[in-house]
Amino acid sequence: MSRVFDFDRAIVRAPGRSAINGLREGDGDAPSYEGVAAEHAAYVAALEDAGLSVEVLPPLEDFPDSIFVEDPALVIPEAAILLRPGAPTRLGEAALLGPAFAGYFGEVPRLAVGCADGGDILITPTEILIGLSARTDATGARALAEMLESLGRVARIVETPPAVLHFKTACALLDEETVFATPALARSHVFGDVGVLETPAGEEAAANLLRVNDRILVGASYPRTIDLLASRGHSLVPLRVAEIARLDAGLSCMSLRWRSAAQ
Ligand code: CIR
Repeated sequence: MSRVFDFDRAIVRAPGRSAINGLREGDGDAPSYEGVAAEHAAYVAALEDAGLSVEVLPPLEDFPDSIFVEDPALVIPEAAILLRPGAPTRLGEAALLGPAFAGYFGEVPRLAVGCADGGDILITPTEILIGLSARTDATGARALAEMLESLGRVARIVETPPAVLHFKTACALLDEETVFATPALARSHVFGDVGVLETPAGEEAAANLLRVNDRILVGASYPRTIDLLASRGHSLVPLRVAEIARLDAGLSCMSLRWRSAAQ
């Protein structure tokens, strides 16, 4: 079986002008459209450079957060599942994403009850963790776990630390044995047998990095994280995330990734 971060395909959605109106906590400045578009373009280029064939879907002006395609669906090599995003303004994104999977997957099942965001789902080599959060409730998490179990996957429902948007806002898979996580999440001991490397102090937001094949896409504004991961021998691709961070987003959120069966 291939490693869970071996990918050859990705779907992203180009930002529309409305992207600057995406959901965000707090009262910081909104991002600029040009800034979001530039960060998104650099992200797509980084995925392509890592060897992925990237399909760029057209903007959806009626859905400002729709560039964060990770939330309305979950993709594993054997299936794409449409989820039910927990933010009311995002619920409609799932149906609009469905046609993008035609030609790649057969029937695309849909979560029928509750709510669950892909940002709350971490795939490790041994299991799929579903974090409860303001966007993923127990009903949705249980129904999704049952869907995954019917596909032969092991799913486990865990807690997201308080005041954290998504489970993966606070963690990411670094390699087959290690998760990178904020101290708050690391202390909650949800990762079982997987090792945990903590984010450096003051760089908790760096936790939402993205392992893709032989490299790690990481926020360029986290120098201590970059030093730490480089010292472990990781091949790093620093990317600017200042504008998408204004929308409470990071590097995993902007794509759905998988390895096609033909490989
Ligand atoms: C939202 O609040 O839904 C967006 N502004 C950010 C979504 C980030 N997605 C993710 O972490 N998976």
